[in-house]
Amino acid sequence: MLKYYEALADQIAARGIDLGAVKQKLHDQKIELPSWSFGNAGTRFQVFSWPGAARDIHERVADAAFVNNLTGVAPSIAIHIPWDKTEDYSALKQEAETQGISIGAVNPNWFQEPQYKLGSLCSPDAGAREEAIAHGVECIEVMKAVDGSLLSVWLADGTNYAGQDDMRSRKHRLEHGLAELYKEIPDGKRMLVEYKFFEPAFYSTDLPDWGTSYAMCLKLGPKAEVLVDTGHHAQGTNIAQIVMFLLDEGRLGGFHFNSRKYADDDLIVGTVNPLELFEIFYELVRGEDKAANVAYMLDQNYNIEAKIEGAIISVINCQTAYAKALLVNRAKLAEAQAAGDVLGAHRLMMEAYETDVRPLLAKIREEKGIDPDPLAALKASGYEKKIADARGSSGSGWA
Ligand code: LRH
Ligand code: MN
Repeated sequence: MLKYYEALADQIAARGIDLGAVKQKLHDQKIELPSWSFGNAGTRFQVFSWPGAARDIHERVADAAFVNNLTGVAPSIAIHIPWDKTEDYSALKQEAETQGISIGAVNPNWFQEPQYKLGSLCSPDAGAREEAIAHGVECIEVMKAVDGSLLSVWLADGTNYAGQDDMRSRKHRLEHGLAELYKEIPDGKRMLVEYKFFEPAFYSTDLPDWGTSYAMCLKLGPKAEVLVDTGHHAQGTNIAQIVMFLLDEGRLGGFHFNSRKYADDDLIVGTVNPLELFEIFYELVRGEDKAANVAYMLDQNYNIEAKIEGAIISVINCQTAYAKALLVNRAKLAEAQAAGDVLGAHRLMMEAYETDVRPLLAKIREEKGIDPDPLAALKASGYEKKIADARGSSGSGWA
């Protein structure tokens, strides 16, 4: 791909795009990997074991560090508690840093304990609510110990039948529970509030959409921001518009990137609807004045496919969407938009989207001193066979 770089560079310059600025942004791109994507995963129907699947946080950190070595833009790993529980979190921080990555977002787990059957922070049972708050505070302590900056909150809370519980009371419990956690968030750190329109609850979900999450964040305070999981919207939702709104309001905290065709499918980002991912990244480019602290995280599972290769393809798909978004000639676009030139404006977006940016990304990797083709580097590394031989197929999964 590198041999096509010069031709692409000329094309980009001819469009009046500052290639140097584009390359700098691509050099600085960061995608955080979820620890839970390196273990065996599946659906409620089956969890398939994969040779070499990571069995504990140490192997998950090693896999994430390997993906960072081959991509150069994945310098941190998100952890999930208790899946990644360990005795010494500052030792875990060291262990990650010696491999060139850091521990990023800390995700509490309020959906796998029996006491959370009717909810956690929103449960009608006061004991369950207290335990949920205690678990949240425990995870804030983990965040401090790993010197992380984000507490990433997702609640499975909801109801399955009309009348099962009083939704207004659940809203009040949610506000109280989140406020109890918010006051424990140190200055300089943030609480991201993730929403999801259904599952595992199938009548009401207490944090169902961006508006509810945004309203909660406004009530909580400036350290609370909205987390957009790209798999958590009703069919037909314009996620790019939600991103625009939250960015403009200064309340877009971060993303859980993945793809979905039907529900929360957690497939590889950019595989089902690459245009949608481009549109989302374009709003981030358009709103870059407000995007400095946006956390770009993957939240996926590789149920039937290779996990390391899946992670590398995911990172490449995020680089690709960002590179294409950076190639929109925004000055010309603003002119066409102001002139009401509907198709002229649209064609300027599609011109960028239809650009083959692979030579540009290869160049970025060459400049980073890594193989311009990470997937070829993966095959040449023998890493997948090495971990398969060392770990076998019994890797623990989240399910
Ligand atoms: C819920 C979710 C949440 C995680 C979990 C692994 O669907 O997106 O972000 O805690 O997946
Ligand atoms: Mn998520």
